[in-house]
Amino acid sequence: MTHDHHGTKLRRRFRMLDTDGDGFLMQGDYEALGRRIASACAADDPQRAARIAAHFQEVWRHLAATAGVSPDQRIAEEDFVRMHRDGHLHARKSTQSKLLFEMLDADGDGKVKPEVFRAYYQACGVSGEDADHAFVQIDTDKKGFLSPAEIAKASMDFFSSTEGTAPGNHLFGKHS
Ligand SMILES: [Ca+2]
Ligand SMILES: [Ca+2]
Repeated sequence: MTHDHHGTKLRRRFRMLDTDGDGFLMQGDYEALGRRIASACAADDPQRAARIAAHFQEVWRHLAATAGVSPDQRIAEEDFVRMHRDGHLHARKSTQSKLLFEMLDADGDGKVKPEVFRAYYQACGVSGEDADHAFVQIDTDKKGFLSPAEIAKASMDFFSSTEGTAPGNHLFGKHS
């Protein structure tokens, strides 16, 4: 039997999102993560910080709606993994990667720099070393910054690819 790369990735993503570590995703997990990321990436820009917080609330509402629960209920790990495997969240992926890019492109110049990428993922609980490793993998043209297309490709690979070697597998930390 081959290694279940897809399931491993999705479980790692789940644990990153489950900020209080109780084994369920709830609104509070997304609020806490949004606050943490806003203060890591937009501490000196209240408008951007507010957009990041709003983004996480929107992502949670969408996830809850897709799972068929109300936003004040919770989602278990197995349900999260199954929803992504079944492709239920597919329509949202391009929007998600655009929002991710906007969060990471701190100065709005159309490029994601390694420092901001590292700050973002450290706020998600990924080590600086793993974040740097991921950056190098995702920077496929090796120009030293990430373009919207590279982020979109990485995001798509992460959530959809069942291949162990896809660069996007590193999007949320080192994939082994
Ligand atoms: Ca939780
Ligand atoms: Ca690049």
